[in-house]
Amino acid sequence: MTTYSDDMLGRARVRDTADLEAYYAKLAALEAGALWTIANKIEPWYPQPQSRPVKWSYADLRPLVLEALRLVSGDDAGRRVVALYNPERRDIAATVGLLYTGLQVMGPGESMTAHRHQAAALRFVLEGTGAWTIVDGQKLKVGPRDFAITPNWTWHEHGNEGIEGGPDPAGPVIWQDGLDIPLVNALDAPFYEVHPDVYQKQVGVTNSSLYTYGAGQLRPFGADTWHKSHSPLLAYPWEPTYEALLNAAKASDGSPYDGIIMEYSNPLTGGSVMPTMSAHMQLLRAGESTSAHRQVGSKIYTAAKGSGTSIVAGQRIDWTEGDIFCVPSWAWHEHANASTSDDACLFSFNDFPVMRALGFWREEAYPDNDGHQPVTPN
Ligand code: GTQ
Repeated sequence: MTTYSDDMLGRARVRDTADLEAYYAKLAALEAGALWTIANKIEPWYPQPQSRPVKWSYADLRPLVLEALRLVSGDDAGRRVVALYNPERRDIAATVGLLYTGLQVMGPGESMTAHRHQAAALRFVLEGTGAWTIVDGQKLKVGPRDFAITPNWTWHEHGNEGIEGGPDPAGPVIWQDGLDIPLVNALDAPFYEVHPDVYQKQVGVTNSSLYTYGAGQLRPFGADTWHKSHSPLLAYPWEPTYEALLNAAKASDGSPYDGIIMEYSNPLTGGSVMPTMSAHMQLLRAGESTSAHRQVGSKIYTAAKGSGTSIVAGQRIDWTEGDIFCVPSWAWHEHANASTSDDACLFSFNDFPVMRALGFWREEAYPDNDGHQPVTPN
C-alpha cells in the first residue's frame, strides 16, 4: 500500500512562522508566492475532482425542458438547451470534469441557425422522430437512441421536421448535447462563427455518410482521401447498435466492469469518433451486475433502455430511461441491471481520447470485497 502522508520527506512540510508570513506577504505584493505553501494541493497524490457524482432525473427535468418551448424562441436562444451543471462547476458550465451536457428541445417545424465553434459536440436523441442536423452540408436524420457527432469547427444547424398534431413524425424533439466546451475554454482556445448565409445548403443525399461509411468493416472507395481527425461517419443509428450488442452477447461475456460494451468508432481508424471525446453504448444483460473499476477521465451516462443502479464513489444512483448521471475522474463505479428479465442499455461519453493522447490514461480494478464498493447510505 502506498502511504499518502504530506508530512513525509518528499512532500512540502514547512510550518508557518511569523517570519514566513511576512515573507509571503512581500512575495504576494510582487504577484509571486512560495510554492511550498501550495505544492501538495496543486500536485495531489491522485486526482481530486471538484465534480461529484450527480444524477439528473429525466422525469423531473422533462417538463421544464418542454416549458422552454413557449418561453424562448430558437432564434433568440440560439439553441434552446437546459444545461446540466455539477454543483461546484457552474462557473465553467461543466457537467463533470471539463465536459458539458444539456437537453436541447426543438418544436415541430423549428430550425436553428447555422454556426460553428472550436468545441466538438455530440448528440444522443431522447425523444421525438423529426430531428435532423446538417453538418458541413450533410443532412442527417436522427431518431430516438441514435447517436450523431458534430466535430469541432464543422458548420452545423438542426431542426425538427415534425408537424404539430401531424401523424408521423410529430411532437417535440429532445436530444442530449455533449460538448467539450469547458475543456476548450480551459485551454483558452475557443472560437465561434455564425454562418455567413445563416443557414447551410444541403450537399448530397440525406445521411450520405451513413450510406458511404455505415458498413463499418467495408472500406469504401475514396476512403484514402479522408484525412480529418474525426470520423467520416457522422450518425450511428440505434437499431444496428443494439443488434451489434446482442450479437456480441452471443459470443462473449464482455467486460467484467461494463458488460457488453462497444465504442462508437471511426470506421477508418477504429479509434474514437472525435479527438477529444469518445462514446459508448453498453448492454447489461438481465440480472447482470458488474465489478467496480476506475479510470482517469470523466464520463457522462444516459440510461438508454431499461433501468438499473450504478454505484459511483460509493453513492447509489438509481436510473431509468432518460436519466443522466456522471462519473468524475478516478471515481470507482459499477453498474447493475434492475431487471431479471429484460436487458438495460447505458449510453456514455467521455474525455478518454484526451487522456490517452496526453499519456494520462490509467485504469484500475476495485481490489477488495469481490470487486464491489461499500455503499454510503444516502
Ligand atoms: O448545438 O452547437 O448544448 O454550441 C451548447 C452549446 C449545444 C450546439 C449546446 C452549443 C451547442
